[in-house]
Amino acid sequence: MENCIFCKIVKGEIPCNKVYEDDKVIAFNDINPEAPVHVLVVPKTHIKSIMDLSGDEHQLISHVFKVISEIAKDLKLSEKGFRIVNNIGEDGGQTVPHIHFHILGGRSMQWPPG
Ligand code: IU
Repeated sequence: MENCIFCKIVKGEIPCNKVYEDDKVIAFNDINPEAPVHVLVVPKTHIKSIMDLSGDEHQLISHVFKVISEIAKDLKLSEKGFRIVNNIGEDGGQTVPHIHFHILGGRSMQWPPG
């Protein structure tokens, strides 16, 4: 998608602080971190949200979760725990309409969220 900021990051047109990349996903540090660790895991294909997945793309989400667990291990988050967030649409707080998963860690999380 031409004007999608995450598509531009995927294509290398906008720089990011990358922590992981393979042929299906890229992960980078959030520019506005809400926790000591705040990584975004972004599928390279432009899909707006999980509500827009079709066919094989469900396997992509399984891959995303595998990548998340590997990043969490690398960043030593798995011992104390961490949070995965996927915001969907306006009420869900989604501001970038390209599917992405937040990895938040390095501090204790509150529940329920606001
Ligand atoms: P959200 O779930 O759509 O609200 O999350 C979007 C996130 O993308 C948010 O945490 C932003 O700080 C982050 N972000 C970024 O890391 N780099 C950018 O260029 C832009 C947003 I725009």
